[in-house]
Amino acid sequence: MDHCNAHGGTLVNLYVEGRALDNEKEKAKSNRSWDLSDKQMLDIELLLNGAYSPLAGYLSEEDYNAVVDGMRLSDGTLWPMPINLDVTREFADETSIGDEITLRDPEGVVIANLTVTDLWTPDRELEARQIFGTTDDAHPGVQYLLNQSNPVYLGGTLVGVTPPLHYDFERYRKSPQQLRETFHSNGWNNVIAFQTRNPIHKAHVIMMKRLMARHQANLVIHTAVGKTKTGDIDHFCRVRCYEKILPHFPEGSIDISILPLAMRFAGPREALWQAIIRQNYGFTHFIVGRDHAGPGRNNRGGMFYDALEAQELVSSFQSELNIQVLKAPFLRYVEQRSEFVEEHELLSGEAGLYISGGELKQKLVKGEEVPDWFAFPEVVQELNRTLPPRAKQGFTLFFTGLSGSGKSTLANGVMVKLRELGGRNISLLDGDVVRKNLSSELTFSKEHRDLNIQRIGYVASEISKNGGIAVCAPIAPYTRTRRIVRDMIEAVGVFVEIHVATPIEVCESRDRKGLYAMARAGKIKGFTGIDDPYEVPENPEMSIDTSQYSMTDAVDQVVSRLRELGLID
Ligand code: PPS
Repeated sequence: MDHCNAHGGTLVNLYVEGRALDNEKEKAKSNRSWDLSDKQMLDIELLLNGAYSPLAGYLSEEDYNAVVDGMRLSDGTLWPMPINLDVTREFADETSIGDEITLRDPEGVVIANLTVTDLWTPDRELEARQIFGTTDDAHPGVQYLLNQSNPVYLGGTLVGVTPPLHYDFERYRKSPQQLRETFHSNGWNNVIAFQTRNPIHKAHVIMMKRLMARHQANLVIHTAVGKTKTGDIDHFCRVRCYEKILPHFPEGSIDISILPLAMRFAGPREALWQAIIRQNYGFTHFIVGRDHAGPGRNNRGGMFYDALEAQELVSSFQSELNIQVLKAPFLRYVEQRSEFVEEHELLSGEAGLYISGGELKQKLVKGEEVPDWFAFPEVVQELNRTLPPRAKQGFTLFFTGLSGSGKSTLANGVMVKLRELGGRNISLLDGDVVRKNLSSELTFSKEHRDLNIQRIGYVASEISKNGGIAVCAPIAPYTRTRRIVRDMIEAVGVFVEIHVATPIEVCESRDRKGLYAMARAGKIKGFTGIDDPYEVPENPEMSIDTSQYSMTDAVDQVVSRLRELGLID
């Protein structure tokens, strides 16, 4: 299907202009509003600009079920990913079919008006099994779906009012219509989309050049810059890296474009979805890589998807697609020949070299040299600017445990030791201190404890993001909330969870504040460990029972663990 230079197909555009636009703005003044989350902002941008054509809004319940079950809308159109507006139960309780709701960005700008056609509570576990093939929440898509998305889905038609605003890399942000027009004005008949959420190295460049030559095509690095995976290199750095590789291609043969996509990491299904999106942008060819859109390894060290599963699934739908699927060859470097070869071209006895994204990151954070055969020095230089060695990165030290377990003493001791070592900015967010300064109006109800911990997580993430060390010492009794905080921190730095596992009997016998006695006497209700649960962390970076060691030893153990993790020199 090398002739497939049709540049897309019918494109949906949900924005209105002139009188119709004034009308929608007027309606927004009296409609109820929903504030879109970061992920919802990404989805709505692609719904409104036609990247999700043929969708003209959020899926109806019937379409959602058909998509989840069989990767098709109820009319049979190929569409493998559910796209719905997830809302809280409280919001849903006040919403009825036929209502108009105004969708706003986090600053309150009107993005679109939604007319609700469907409202239901989906079976999100079933959705996880169908879309991701697992309910293991080590999978980032599953984790988001089961722990962070809202429980009620809305379906309905959308009218676009204001395109989401972006201030970064405007020169690379093109809607499907604009990108189609660019291809047309450039006279690019065959255009390959290269999807990536990682930096590009020499093997990628060789692979792209080979495919460009084979298909007489131009190429666009069409990079996903929305919600990617925890630990991914941020898009600011990546785009600067892509700019560095352009001179390695013939002038005018290649371009960069940004796709504000909330990746789900659904592997094969996602690859098919991404192919349809690229078709909408007017691409004629789409490269599907090994383990395309896969999230890496599960908790047992295995892969979530087989390496070739995505290529096979997307290829099996080739006859229904108006974009040609190109399977990315897996290139390895042969030192003796000083060249990259495909796996099947390796001669017997030849070892092909390869460095995975994870290994590269390790090298960068350990300050090790990246070999010349693998990466362009100018790209490595750019990566080093963003990814300093681990011992210079920000991190959060999160002590969790019962009242009286020794969290605060330990946290203070560790903080003082780190100060003694010097060279770092450290902030202490102790439970009591936070309660006084940041959360003075909060009680100890589940809802308020969650809010308290999320506030701590937010402040700690800001500190870590800017290269500092945040030492936190709240009780933080609930697993789910600790997980949310971990995700917030890991998006910007390193999270070290330390369970201060002092047994409750010891904590109670210490009873420094007399709170256990009051809780036993029923004078305090909902006291952690007495009549409110403490959910023990399952996989903390460290666990320590302060009744077994002197405080000096306990502090030394934590400091050693930080050294072991490479966080301090
Ligand atoms: S939480 O659950 O993480 O929000 O709790 P946190 O903010 O860390 O608690 C700070 C201190 O509040 C005292 N306190 C209670 N703890 C548990 N349950 C109840 N109901 C309660 N009421 C007051 C307690 O002394 C906590 O301090 P630490 O340093 O842990 O002893």
